[in-house]
Amino acid sequence: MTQPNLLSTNDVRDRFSKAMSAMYQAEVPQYGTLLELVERVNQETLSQQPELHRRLEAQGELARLSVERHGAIRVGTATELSMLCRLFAVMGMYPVGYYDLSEAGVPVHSTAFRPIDDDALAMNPFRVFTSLLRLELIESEALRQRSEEILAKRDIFTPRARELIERHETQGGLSSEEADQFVKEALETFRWHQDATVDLETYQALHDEHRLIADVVCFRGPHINHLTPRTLDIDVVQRRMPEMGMNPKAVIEGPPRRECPILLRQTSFKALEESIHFAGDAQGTHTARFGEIEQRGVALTPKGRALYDQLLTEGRKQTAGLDNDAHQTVMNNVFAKFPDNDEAMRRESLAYFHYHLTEKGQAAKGVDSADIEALIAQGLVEAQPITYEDFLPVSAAGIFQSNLGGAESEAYAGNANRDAFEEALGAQVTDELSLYAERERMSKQKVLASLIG
Ligand code: OOG
Ligand code: NI
Repeated sequence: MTQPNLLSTNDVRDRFSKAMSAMYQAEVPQYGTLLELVERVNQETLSQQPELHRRLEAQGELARLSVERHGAIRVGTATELSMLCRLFAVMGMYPVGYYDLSEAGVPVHSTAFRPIDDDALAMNPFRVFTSLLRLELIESEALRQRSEEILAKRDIFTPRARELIERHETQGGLSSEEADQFVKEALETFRWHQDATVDLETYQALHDEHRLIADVVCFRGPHINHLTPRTLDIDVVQRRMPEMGMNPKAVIEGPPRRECPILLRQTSFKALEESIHFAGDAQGTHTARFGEIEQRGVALTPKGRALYDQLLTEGRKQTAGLDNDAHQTVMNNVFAKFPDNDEAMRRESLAYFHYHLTEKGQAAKGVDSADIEALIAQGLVEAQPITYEDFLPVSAAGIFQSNLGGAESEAYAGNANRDAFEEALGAQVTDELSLYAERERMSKQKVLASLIG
């Protein structure tokens, strides 16, 4: 139990995500413009769709809409990753899911640090997609060694951040004052650096192997490379981005537009070219930071996910080189096979739902049926879609690619290695699907206990 004078980890996360957003807006002014656009589109969508407004409010999602952000970083060593795991724990964020990006030609594997409990998610669902560079996949022995040497010399955490992480671990939390210090110190790890730690030639050599390697190895820290607000209408934001001076990536990743959104749709504005000062006094540029938006829908069961993956693969065979409109049309046709209403998705066990009592259900007692469908039909129970809180490897790869110059390489494929990732992390990653299944199961159990008892 936390002591009374200690802040909850939810509050620490909330303070941190706000400070991170302020820092990123100051660093990347276009991100501020993106936030404005998303806010405007969300307001328009809510006023045009009163039913959506009602549903989000009932699900407690309205309040968290404006705080909804995810970020992404990339680190170079196991030591860095395991310390990050401890840093995120201070904010109630734990590693969920294993993502193998080698399949898509990117030499990293990843997890998402995020809150897990319903209450924590409702208060602030901030998450950070965190990738570990896989030097073992680099062909050139010399470059691999050079990278290891460079990475071994840096410490991406401030001494005070380390102290506060230890304090959190020994006393079970941080006081409000310590939390403010922690936020300030932790933010240093995610800050942008205009100075590279290496000379231009080294940067170039690493960049020629893979742009991502240069991005991870040549700087003092794992700069946050994007932050992502949640939109209620991604198609409108994509269309309006150019009007506001942003250059969107070619297509929206993920499933097509639907009545009942599933999983996650994402798009981004392209990475900015930024000037860098290299060791030895050379000037050059580096592109790393971009802006992204996401629209979230219901979490899918393994059966639903298998259908999604199958349809996505089918769609991708027909969409190469298409513009967004044509791409979405193809996806729409292909996804016609995926039922587009909550009831069908529930009955066919394609998606996860949270069950709760209606007003009538709250008054009822001694009901003799444990059949949830029958209880719904009698108006005693209602089912709400559980929002997907995680990521999609194919979409993530699409986001990586559009910011890495679009070149897809097969060189690293077929190298999933969850054990190695967990060893580097110093912890196990939680299986994301088991979390949704558990939330569904608990809600069912609670409803039945109340109705039958
Ligand atoms: C991470 C890309 C993945 C997402 O939203 O899928 C990601 C990166 O570029 O480091 O953030
Ligand atoms: Ni992202």
